[in-house]
Amino acid sequence: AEAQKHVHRLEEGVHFSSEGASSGDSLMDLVTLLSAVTFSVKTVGAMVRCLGLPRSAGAKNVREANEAANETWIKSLTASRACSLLVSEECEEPIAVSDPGTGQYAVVFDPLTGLAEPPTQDMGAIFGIFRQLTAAGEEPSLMDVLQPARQLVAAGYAVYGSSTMLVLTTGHGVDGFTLDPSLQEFVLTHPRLQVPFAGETYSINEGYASSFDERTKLMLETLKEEPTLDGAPRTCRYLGSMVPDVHRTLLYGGVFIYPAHAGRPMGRLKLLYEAGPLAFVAEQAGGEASTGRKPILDIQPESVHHRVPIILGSEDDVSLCASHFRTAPWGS
Ligand code: P6P
Repeated sequence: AEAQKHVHRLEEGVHFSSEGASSGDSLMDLVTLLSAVTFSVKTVGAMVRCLGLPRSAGAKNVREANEAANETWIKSLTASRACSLLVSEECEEPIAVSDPGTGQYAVVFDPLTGLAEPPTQDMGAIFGIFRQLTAAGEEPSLMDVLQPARQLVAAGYAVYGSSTMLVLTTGHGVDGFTLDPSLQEFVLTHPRLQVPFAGETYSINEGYASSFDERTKLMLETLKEEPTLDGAPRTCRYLGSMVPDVHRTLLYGGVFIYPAHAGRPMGRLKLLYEAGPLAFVAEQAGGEASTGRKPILDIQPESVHHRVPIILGSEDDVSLCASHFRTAPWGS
């Protein structure tokens, strides 16, 4: 009973709004979906914690771990009977849920991202929840997921690091929860998370610098030369795992950039289940996320695996970086 006092169950901690849900059913469906997400995060988190063990102890390799994580998310979201269409980073095509129950939602997700062999860095998961556009009872279609991220009803990410964190929003601010392993409950540890207006770190893979276009090179020089608002020099932090790189940026300020470059003319990161949901969280937390030309949230997805360049983080830092692209887009 004592331990339970400090536990804010996720549903109590998450701020819902009645206007977001058209009816009691769909609000309950949203709560049910978020419960399926927390179950998936706990389950995959337990698997991730064992990745470094020998195979004799049941450790999985990268392929097996990605498949197991994907299967966990698909099964728990399907079992919720609160959604009718799923898009996973691990699946080429969307998955229509055979018996969607009352579900009027479509869920996009990356079940496990940043996994390297051997597991040397923090990993994560990303999700976004759209309200279905097709009428109830009709077969779901691509239009239910090819929506700009500004239409998201909820979005968030899990970080598998020194602790397991779940950071999410339902469109009314951002809350961060930390898994208490003894209780296996998410505790509200970062209520109303706000991105600092400016920060000291920039996060970009400078290994590609020779293939950056002139504007990106100039942007990088500016980040290196221009001190922060309080006169401090900037420093580079890059894990090569988007979720912890973005998480650090949102908590402490700064900017995460995955630019377009000669090898990747549209960048590497996917709009639907990476850039979009994280941009939604960033804006809800008072930060910004841009392609350099326009907000990520306003990009119309052209396909399920549509890639976009991304500049995400503190308002002041994103604005400084995006200013280099206002006259012409990446790659010009
Ligand atoms: P690069 C991980 O594989 C990932 O998809 C993102 O999580 C990460 O930000 C990016 O790739 C790293 O890519 O080209 O810098 O190794």
